[in-house]
Amino acid sequence: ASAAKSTIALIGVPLELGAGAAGTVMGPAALRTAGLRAAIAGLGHHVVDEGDMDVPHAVPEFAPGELANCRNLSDVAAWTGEIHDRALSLLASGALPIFMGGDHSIAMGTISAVSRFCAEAGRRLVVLWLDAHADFNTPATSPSGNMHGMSVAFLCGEPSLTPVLGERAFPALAAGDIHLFGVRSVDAEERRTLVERGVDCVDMRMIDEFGMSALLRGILDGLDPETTHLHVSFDVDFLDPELAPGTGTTVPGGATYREAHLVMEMLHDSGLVRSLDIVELNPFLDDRGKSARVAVDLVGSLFGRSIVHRPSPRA
Ligand code: EXY
Ligand code: MN
Ligand code: MN
Ligand code: MN
Repeated sequence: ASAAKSTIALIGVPLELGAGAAGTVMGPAALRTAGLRAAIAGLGHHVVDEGDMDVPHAVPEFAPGELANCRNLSDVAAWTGEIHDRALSLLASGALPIFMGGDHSIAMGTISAVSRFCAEAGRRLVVLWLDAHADFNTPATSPSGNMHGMSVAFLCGEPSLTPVLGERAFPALAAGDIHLFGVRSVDAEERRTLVERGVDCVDMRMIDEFGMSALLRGILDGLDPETTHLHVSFDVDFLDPELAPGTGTTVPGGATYREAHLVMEMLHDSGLVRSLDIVELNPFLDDRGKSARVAVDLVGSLFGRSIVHRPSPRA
């Protein structure tokens, strides 16, 4: 089914153990309170809310020294496995899943599942990672040990992070299939690894110099909705902290309200989006639900609420 016709399945992933600041455990509830379901259903989509995932029972064991310097490793690994399994079954049902985080470590589970699903379905996976950060640290390079800062490295097959998902194998992302977008805070070691691996990284300097639409167009052009599955991993800290203060790792100079809506409007017009993470919303740090409301607003633009502009169907 084309993305426009799929049932949209909301699922809460109340995880905060991959982050430094506590509070993203309340992210799913805040998105519901801000009216996420009604915002999407109001655009004519069929939306089901699958509720929140339960805290995993399994506690995976790791060899001493394996994945050293990863905070809350067993918990995050247990969550990653269960998220992976749940995401696979949602995708297999034909739904367009929206994973409501929770910190960005949930993407290790969601996108590893999307990667496996796409390989089995013979579709090409492309990931758009909207984030102030590269999330490309490894246990050896991370300054914090917080696993939400390692998700992209894991998804790109970083050997030292492979044990996180245990025996659930998935096709690692090729450097050209993931596009970091909105980056403005990268650690020294992380930058070296990022450049070495050749991961596409559109930072805020490029966005300010060349403009959001030209750079996004450069990523989307040539992708065929019939054979491509675009997964959007939307970290709330992509946005300027003035707009979205309710997140644990704010960095000044983020996307403006209109830049963010333009991204979502162009994504809608592309017809390419088949799964979405909304992560790092921290209601404990928010200002009266302001960031939750902006996030829901943006998802509305992603699912078709436009101002007047009606693009001509893609030629
Ligand atoms: N680069 C820093 C670290 O690895 O600890 C900060 C990472 C923040 C990650 C947030 C989810 O985007
Ligand atoms: Mn992130
Ligand atoms: Mn971030
Ligand atoms: Mn700007």
